Amino acid sequence: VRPTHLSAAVTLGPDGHAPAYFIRSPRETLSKLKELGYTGIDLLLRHPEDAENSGLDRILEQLNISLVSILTGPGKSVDGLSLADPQTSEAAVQRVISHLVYARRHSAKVVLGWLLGWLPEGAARAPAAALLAESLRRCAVEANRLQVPLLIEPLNRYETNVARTAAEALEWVQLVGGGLGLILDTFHMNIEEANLVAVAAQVATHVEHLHLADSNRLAPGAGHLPMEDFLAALTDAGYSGSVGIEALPVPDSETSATMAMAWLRQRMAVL
Ligand SMILES: [Mn+2]
Repeated sequence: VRPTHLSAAVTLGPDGHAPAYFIRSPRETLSKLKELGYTGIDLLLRHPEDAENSGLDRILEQLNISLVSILTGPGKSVDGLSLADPQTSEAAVQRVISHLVYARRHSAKVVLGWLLGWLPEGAARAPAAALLAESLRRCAVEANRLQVPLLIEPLNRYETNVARTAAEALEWVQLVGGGLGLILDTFHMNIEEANLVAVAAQVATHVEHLHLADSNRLAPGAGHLPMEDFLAALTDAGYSGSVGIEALPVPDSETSATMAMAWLRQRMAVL
């Protein structure tokens, strides 16, 4: 098995809470990942201007590392944007479009998780859901025009009530009229899916990227999830896309990235 990329989630600056790596500077972070054998990064990004201001494009080019995907969550956690909120949905759509434009330059994908927002309960739910569907449709149309894969990430119940399972995410894709793919994250799946191996096989044809973390959100092998069976189910169902590590930098970024790569190398060889 040769996935198109082995990537790892990174931040542009120190963020001890994010499941992403950072080692002193973007250049040191990417140099270390390259040295370990990673060929790409998944970038937690508030706005493309942050990437441009950090000189990331030049570092990627010099190190021959690919930007595999943009993780758009900081648009919510930092700027409070939500595709489902009447107050911020327009800005959220524009933010997604700016990510799509930046992603196109790198042949990267764009991932929607936290930006999907949180739907209100009761009578307010239907109009918010309709707004979210319309926002997603606008994003999907632009993604299709720019030929940038736009992926929905099901998140666990503590982070969203929009799409917690792959099946719920696919309902949104259908409602929007297509044009969106899926990314599966084993940490979230462990909380929400009855059987993450069975789900992987069922939805593999919609999957365009992966976030691998073990049950405790540490590097694969550090917890109790059937990570090998999960990857084998996807591979058997024809998945040949990229494989991304999205683990907490515990005990530190370098140690976690090293452990994750050792695990990946061993499994890729036998799958
Ligand atoms: Mn994730």
